[in-house]
Order: sequence, then C-alpha cells, then structure tokens
Amino acid sequence: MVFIPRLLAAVGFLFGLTLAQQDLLAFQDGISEYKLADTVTAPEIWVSAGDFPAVIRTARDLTLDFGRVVGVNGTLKEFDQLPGSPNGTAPIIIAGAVGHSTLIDKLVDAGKIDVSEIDGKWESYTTALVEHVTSSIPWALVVAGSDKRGTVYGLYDISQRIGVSPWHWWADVPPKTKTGIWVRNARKVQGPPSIKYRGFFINDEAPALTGWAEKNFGLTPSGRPFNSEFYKLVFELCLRLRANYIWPAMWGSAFYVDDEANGRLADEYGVVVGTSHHEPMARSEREQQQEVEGNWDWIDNKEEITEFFEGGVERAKNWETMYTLGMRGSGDAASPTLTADSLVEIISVQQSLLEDILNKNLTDIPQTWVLYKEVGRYYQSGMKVPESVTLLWTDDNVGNLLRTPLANETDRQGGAGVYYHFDYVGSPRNYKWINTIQLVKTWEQMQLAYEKGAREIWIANIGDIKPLEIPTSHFLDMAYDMSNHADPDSTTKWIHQWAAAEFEERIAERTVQILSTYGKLILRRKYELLSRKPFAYSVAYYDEAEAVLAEWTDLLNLAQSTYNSLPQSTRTPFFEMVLHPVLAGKTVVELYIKAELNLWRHRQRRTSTNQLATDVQNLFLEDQAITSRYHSLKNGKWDRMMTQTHIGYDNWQEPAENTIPTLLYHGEDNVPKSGIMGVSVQGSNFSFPGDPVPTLLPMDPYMPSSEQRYLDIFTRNNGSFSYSIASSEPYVTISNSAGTLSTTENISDIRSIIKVDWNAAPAGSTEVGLKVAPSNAPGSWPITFNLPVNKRSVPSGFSGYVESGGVVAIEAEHYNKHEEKNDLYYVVIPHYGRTLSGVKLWPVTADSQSPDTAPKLTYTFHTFTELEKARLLVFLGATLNHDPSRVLRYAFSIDGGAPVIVQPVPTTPMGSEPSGWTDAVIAGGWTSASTIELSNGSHTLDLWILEPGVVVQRLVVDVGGYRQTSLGPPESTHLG
Ligand code: REL
Repeated sequence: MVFIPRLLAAVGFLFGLTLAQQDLLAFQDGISEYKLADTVTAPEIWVSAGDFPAVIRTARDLTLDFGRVVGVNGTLKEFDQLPGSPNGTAPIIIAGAVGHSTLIDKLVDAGKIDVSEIDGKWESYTTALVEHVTSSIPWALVVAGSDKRGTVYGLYDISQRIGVSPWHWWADVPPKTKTGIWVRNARKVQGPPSIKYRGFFINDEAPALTGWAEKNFGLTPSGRPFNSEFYKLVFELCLRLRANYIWPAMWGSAFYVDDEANGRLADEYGVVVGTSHHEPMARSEREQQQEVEGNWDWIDNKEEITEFFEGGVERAKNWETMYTLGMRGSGDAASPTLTADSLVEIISVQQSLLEDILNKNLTDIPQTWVLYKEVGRYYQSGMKVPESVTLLWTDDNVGNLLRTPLANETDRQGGAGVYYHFDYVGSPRNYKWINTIQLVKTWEQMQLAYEKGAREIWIANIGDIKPLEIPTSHFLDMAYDMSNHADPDSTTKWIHQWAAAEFEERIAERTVQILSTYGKLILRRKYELLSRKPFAYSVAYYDEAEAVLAEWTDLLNLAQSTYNSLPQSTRTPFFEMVLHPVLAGKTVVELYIKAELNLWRHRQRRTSTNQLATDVQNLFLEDQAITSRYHSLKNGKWDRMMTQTHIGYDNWQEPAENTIPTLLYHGEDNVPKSGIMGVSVQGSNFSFPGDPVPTLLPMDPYMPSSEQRYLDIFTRNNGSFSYSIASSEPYVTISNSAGTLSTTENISDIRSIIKVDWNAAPAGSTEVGLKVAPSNAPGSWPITFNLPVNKRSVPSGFSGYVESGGVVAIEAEHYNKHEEKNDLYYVVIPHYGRTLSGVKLWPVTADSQSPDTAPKLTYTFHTFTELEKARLLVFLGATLNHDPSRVLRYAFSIDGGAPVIVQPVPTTPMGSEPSGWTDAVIAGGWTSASTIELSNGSHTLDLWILEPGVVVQRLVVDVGGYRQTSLGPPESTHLG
C-alpha cells in the first residue's frame, strides 16, 4: 500500500518534465497523495521575512483565498531561514523570489528545485512539488519567482486555480468551493510574459466611478475620491489579472497628492505607476495647472517646467515608475508652440533629470513617449527619439491601430507598445457607459501589434473599470501570454475558458455565443451613436431595423435563460458582466428603433404611432429600472456605478441627462386625410392612399430566405374596418388575405406576406396585381399593387451565389475556392465584424503582396441583370493604414480579367484621420466600392488580400438593386 504512492511519486518525478505545464492542482481524492487543504486544514505559507513586501502581501492574500475556497484560512509564516522542521502538521507552501528569499535560495542550493528556466528572467516563476524538503518536511509546494512579480503571479496562479477569480471583489465572482485540494507531483514553468509592461488607465471616470468611490471611500483632504483604500483594490485587481502597470485616474485627481500613501502602496504591492500621455514625468494634469507658475508652455516657461519635472522624479524615485516623457499642450490638447526640435530638447532635459536623480543608466529606466493624436506627427516628420524610450503607439481612440512598429524599428532598445481604448471621450461620440467592445476585433489588432513587435507596453483605457471587466481580462490575458492567442479562433476559446472559470463549464459554450453575438451587434453601432441622423438601421430596406431588433431579442433571451439556469451565487456576477450589458443594451437599441418606427408610422398616419410612443416611454423607464437594479446589487455595493448618461446624445459630448428621443403622436391634426384604411409595402417609405402607388419590389425564386415581401394594412383613424386582398394570379397568394382591424380591440396593423408558387408561376417576368379592398370603411377605396414576378433560372450545374433583387451578397468566408501560395493563406476570424466573420491574410508577418504573389479566394455568382455601371462593394473591418509605407490594399478580378488594386483607406499624415474615418468608425468598418463591368450570366470573382491589416467581411455585387443601409442586403442564395 505504501509502495504504490511512492512508485507514483517516482513516475511523477520522471514525468515531471513532460508534465511541465500541466495543472499542478487536483480537486479529487485518489489522484495524488499530497493533500494541500481540506475543510479542516489549510496550508501554512512560508515566506522569507526579507523577501519583497509584495510577495509577503500576496502570500497573505493566498491564505485568505484558501479560506474562501475550503472554509479555513491558510497561515502566513515569515522566517529568516528555512526551518528544519515544521511546527505543526499543516501542509506547506514555500514561496519567494530567487535571490531575495533565504528559503528559496536554500532549496535551490540544496538542489531541491530547478530554477534554471526562470532565473534572471522577467516576471517568471516555477511551481513544483518538492519532496524531502528536509528530513522532517516530507514535501512542500514551492513557488519560486524570478523576481517579485514573478513570485506574486505564481501565488495568484494558485489562487485562481483553486477557484478564486481575479474579479472576486470587483465583480462578485464567488469562490469555487472545494472539500479537498491535492498537489500532483509535477512542475510548472511560466513566463516571462509576452508584454513586459501590461496594464490599464482609469479614465473618463466621472460621474460613475467618481460617484461610486466618493460614496464608498469618502474624500481625501484634497477633496478627491480616490484614496489608498480605493487603490489597494485596484492594485490587487491589477496583479490578480497578471498586469503590472497603471495610469491612475486623472480627471481632477492627482494620484501622488490626493493620498500620499498611494505611491508607496503601489510600490509595496508591486504595481508600476505611470501617467497618461499628456502628464509627463510622474506628475498629474492637475499639478500642471496648480503647481506650474506661468504657462504650461515649454518655449515660454522652460525653467519652471523643468523644476516641475524634477519634482515628479524626486517624488517617485524610490518607487517603480514608468516615466511618461515628452509634452503636449494644456489639457489633453495639441500645443500651439511645440515643434519637433523643442520636443527633442524636452526629452533630453527629461532624460538628464532621470539619469541624475535616479542615478541609473537610461537603459535601466522605464520611459515611454506616447504618440497620441498630433504627437505622432513629430515622430513621423523624422524626429529622433532616444533608443531607451519606448514608443507607445496608439489606436484612433476606437480600437483601430494608427501605427505598428516598422521593420527598422523593431530592434530599438526601448521597443514599442500600444495604448488602446475600451472607453473614450471625444469625437465622433464618447463611449463610456457600458461595454461596447468586440473582443475579436481587439484580438485582431493586438495580435498584429504583437507580431509587428509592439511588446514592451500594452495599456488599455478602461474608463470606470467596472463595466469593462471582460475586455480588460481579455486584453491582459493576451498581454500576459500571447501563445494562448495565436490563432484566429483563440478569442472564441478564450471566452469559453473565461466563462468556465468565472461561472461553470456547463454555460461556457452559451457564453461564447452570447459574447460573440453581443460583440457583433455592438460593433454595428455604439449606443451613444443611435441618436444620430440618419438613423443607424433602415426601417424600409431589407427590414433592417426589425431584423436587428430581433437579433437583440434572441440574444437577450439566450442571456436571460442562461442567467436563470445559474445558481443564485453566480447570478450576480453573470448579471454584472454578461446579462446587464445585453439587457441594458437591448433596451436602448429597442428604444431607438421604436422611436424611429414612431416617426415613420407617423408619416404613414398610422394610429399605432401612439403605441410606439408609449413603448419608447416605457423603455426609457425600463432603462432607469435596469440602472436601479444594478445599483441595488449586493446591498448597494455598486450604487452610482451606472450613473453615466447614455440616451440623447446630440454631439460628441455626453448629454447632461438622459433624454427621450423626439416622439410624435397620431392626433386630430393628422387624421384622416383619407379613410380609415392605410397600406404600406415592404421596401418603401411610402404609404397609401396618399403617396404615388409604387410597383412592389420584385420576387424571384432566389430571394434569400430571410427576405420577404409584404403589405401592411393599418388603421389611420380610430374605429374598425375589414379588408380583403385578391391576387390576379393563382400562383401568388398572400397570408391574412382578409381581416378586420379595430382600434378598440387593439388590432391596428396586420401584415400580409406574399408567397409565390414557383412551380406554377410562368417562366420569365410577369406582373401580378394585388388588390386590397376595404369594406365598412367610409372614405377608403381599393388599391392595387403590382408585383413583378421574375421566374428565372440559372444554368444547370451552376454552383455559387445567385442575384436577387439586383444584388448578390456573399459573406467573405463563403468562398468557392482558396488557393494558398508561397506559404501564405487566408484565415477566417469567427465572429469578427458586423455580420458573420472576417477573412485575413495569414500569417500577419507576410510582406506586402501583389496578385501574383498572394493567395487567392474565388467566389462564383450568377446575375440576371445587365448594368453598365455595376459595382463591387467590399465590406471591411475598420482597420487603418498602420504602416505608412504599406497602405492597406486588396485586389479583385472579374471573370479572369486584369486584377484591379484597391486602397480602401485614404492615405493621411500621422495624427490626422483619413477622410471617411468618421463614417467608418460609426459604421464599425469601411465599405469600399469599385465600378465593374458585368454582363448577365455566371461569373467568377477573384480576391487577393495584399496586406495583412485588411479584414474582409462581405462582398456585394450591385447590379442596380442595392439600397443604402448599415449592413447591406442579406446574404444571397447559394446553389450547388
Ligand atoms: O482617451 C484619451 O486618451 C484621452 O482622452 C484622455 O487621456 C484625456 O487625457 C482625458 O481623460 C482628459 O484629460
């Protein structure tokens, strides 16, 4: 009996290396003989008294995490030397940083642990089961870190694996309780992280985070809400997310001044503190305003500003700090006086101060220059930046990278990084209410940045922290270990793992569906932009508005039923992170769609206009109720966190209060200009009687299954009437072909859907009359609508997409043929973009291509209409020309003709937006159109993506039927 575990241990030792990265911990009896904890015993955690305070503090957190999971806290023990024998019988964890922990160093010297793979590396650790620690310590779980944060991450890795979420406090994720925890005889090696400095910027923090913090932590002597009690929670979150870097809140706040403990505590926790792009030298914007005598203008006020810089370094010199260098104008604006030469001077003064005060080589001092907005222009114009400074490239504030390191910039000593936004205040509209991030879009851009060598710093603007839990986790997980995010489907996998860890495996796949759909729906239009005219979604064409609302409704049903299936304990975090954005988001989208329908129906003089107005008012109240529900969670723990206004934007800046959109009422002044009966038809803004009666949109056998033709019969006045609809041909039928509408019975609108029996319909084009005849409707008269019925057929054996209604729409991933070339090929990024997915050239390190060198995608389609100026529309991601020498390009050819090369995003100087940018970011992507020559018949379309930054989502061939909408026509029917 004794022999077997020993044998297992020996086998484990042999397997130790091959099992290197496997999870060390097991939660079932019988897997290992090494029990670390159960409901009556939790481990002692031994640290060296001389180790970093960050290590000792995290070890204390881990003792509490055991309590959270098994009900008994662990015990922290600090020693000067490794004791020969334990005091009691509790299992032991020994943790420490190599070279800073006498305990770990002793084990290394004695050959008990192998630190060769982590020694000297940045933020790495090894965790291993060590047997025969001493003659009286039979075994211990040992965490050896290469440095302080390496050890911290090793300890928090145990926390996470036993069942404590990084979001246990910030999103109320309950611990996954256990009755026993065992250690396998294995070893894990982790690190260094993919990105050296990884973190977040708390920004745009009023009213939500500010109000919440003020309520919970009171005000500091300087009258600000963000004291060290608040920051302790932020630091812990940062480290549990395996990040190491923050830019503190700065709207009127001054991190180092508001609470003098802030800087010291950050260092004790092990968090590197920086400042935002316009706050150089570890000093806040508020200090710029309050401490600098004279102007914040280098040319005018050099001496005073130099002294101010000096003060920042003096104050932060004993703490781990990332110094933001350079300078901008006052208050996050371009300076009217700065030139590239003066910036060179500023950076040189800043570096001299750093060298002198810190007494270190510049290469050992973390420094960054953030190339935000206009700042990039100085660099682009040839400005020389010292090698030791990290160039921090940025996105366009809405997630599209402006620049990635060029080939000749990748070996700079200071390297490069990315400042990325999940929240923003500015044009075209702020977005700072709830999560509006498509995770896979973040992956696409950050994977590109990583492969292009931006690996020194990644920092994300995460607004109020709380509403952005998921994008933050995703971003920081990528930054920590990009090897888990190398493939196009890695975001889908990440969501699965994240959901299984935060909630449970059972709902992981559904959460993938929820978050992927949410990302797609929110990419189409951020909430803040829904008040913009023309309205985002067409109410007339392709039934777009109704279809979008139906997608939100399905999404909410899925999220709600998933929530309902959860035990009480995980409902709250699921609500906070998943259900709330879906529910609150759907409510706002529905409010705007119904407000638009209200205006539309008012034009048509429908009595149901008023019901829509009531619906909108109810949705407005519902939005308030959802906010209150959020605020009442956990007995008011998150009160004020959702106070951000979000309805009624009329410019880029947020409205002072949520304002209901304009609503119109069907009243005495607009009834009745005709009798009680009104009719409207699918695909038109018109209604009848009144407007000229149009021919209905044609029907053909290849209409996409989601497309319908219908008539809406409605009341234009209070009262009742009956109607009947007669078709002139038997092969055209209509649902609800007779009926009675009555406002007193609340039947104000009836939809009649047209059907064609294609077997019975004659070949070719015919016109069928649909006569709507009212009865008991004084003042109303019959109206006949003509329906073109086009019975067409494609040549037999044709395989591909077929025109209907003057368009052919194809999702890019639905190609007929994929020819790989020169080790390059195309990958599908699932759930990318606005409709289905994205297609991208792979690998992203590929050089610029031409149609001769690039792999090729071929699509086949058939058109019936001949149009002199047909068009090819390519729907793309919102990516930008991130390499000035390699603008985004794709090429296409029709029927084997000469390839046409297209540059979808205009060239622009660094720091200014390309023309069309506003429309592209509002719509969530670029649409580029080329005129093509196309006879009717069967065709091939070849597509080459010539730069890896291009992501193609859909292709639409317009032979005259295209209607301008957000998403374009539904995908065409595919034959064969
Ligand atoms: O999102 C950004 O990067 C900027 O808008 C902010 O950093 C900016 O500094 C703002 O909060 C105000 O000062």
